[in-house]
Amino acid sequence: MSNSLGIAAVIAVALGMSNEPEPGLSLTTLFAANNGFAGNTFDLDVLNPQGVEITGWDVNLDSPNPTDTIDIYWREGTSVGHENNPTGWMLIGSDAGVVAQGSDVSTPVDVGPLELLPGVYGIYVDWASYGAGVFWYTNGGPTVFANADLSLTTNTGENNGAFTGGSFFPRQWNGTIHYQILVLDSDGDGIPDDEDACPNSDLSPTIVIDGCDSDVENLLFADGCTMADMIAECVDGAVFHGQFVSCVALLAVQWRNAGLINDTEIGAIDRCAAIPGDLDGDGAVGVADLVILLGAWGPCRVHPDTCPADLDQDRSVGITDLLTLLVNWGP
Ligand SMILES: [Ca+2]
Ligand SMILES: [Ca+2]
Ligand SMILES: [Ca+2]
Ligand SMILES: [Ca+2]
Repeated sequence: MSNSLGIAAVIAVALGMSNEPEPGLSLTTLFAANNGFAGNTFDLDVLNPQGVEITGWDVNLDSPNPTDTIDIYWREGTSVGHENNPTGWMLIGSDAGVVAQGSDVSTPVDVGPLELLPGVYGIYVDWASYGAGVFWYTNGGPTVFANADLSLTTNTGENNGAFTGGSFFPRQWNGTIHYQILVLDSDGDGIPDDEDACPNSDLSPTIVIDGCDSDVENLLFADGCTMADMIAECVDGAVFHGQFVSCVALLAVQWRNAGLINDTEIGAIDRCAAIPGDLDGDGAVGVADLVILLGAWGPCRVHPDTCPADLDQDRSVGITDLLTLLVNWGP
């Protein structure tokens, strides 16, 4: 087995084919402080069915320090009742270079990214370098601040020392959440659906046609389609099996010409695509094929290359091979 699929996906990403950020979006609560201490908890309900990626935050911070440290935690489910218990909380990140902008002004905090699927999450914003100054918030609540993607419900103000100080309820976090909508990649090939010409790719490691494994690596192209996807399109476009065989043969030659496969691999793909019993390769099973099979009747001298009529590969051409040919009789 090889990792060609992965390599091809990486190439696609390197070519800029994947995951261009959506325009920046944000949700702001309020910047109208009348109280403060060292942090806040609140709940975030992700409404957008695709989920969101949080890319950054703003807080309301007054501090004489040249830089401050803000830690932000998240947990699955509500923050309510978990304000003073670290169990279940996970640190999203810590920004030790926060430059306080003063009261009722946005102070950027570089913590993220955090991908969140639809659901409710608890958030804890902690001014870890608590000291001189104030981490501002507003009395009252719980208050809901929402847009089409996110619904934020305020919860508590927090004393210093994450999960160890007192909680004050109700308090409204002052801040902004910067985010973008998560880009769906339904087939997981690294190319988002909106750029993926085959959003539900067959990502089998090798090209398998109707149960026949060619052992040829199933490469992923930059448009998001794999070799197996292109062969599947040949099925859709063919009325007779012969048309399918021709379509696959053409693809195989194109891939060979592009340096993706060699002549041996062309043969392996063509063999898998062929109708069992089409010994002359004209895309149908008929009298000419029957003549070839009867002419090869008996034990194979060298198996299997000189014995194409040995359809069940038991090293001889016999009744089972004849029956297979007859079952597939026709175009
Ligand atoms: Ca995809
Ligand atoms: Ca795809
Ligand atoms: Ca034939
Ligand atoms: Ca046989």
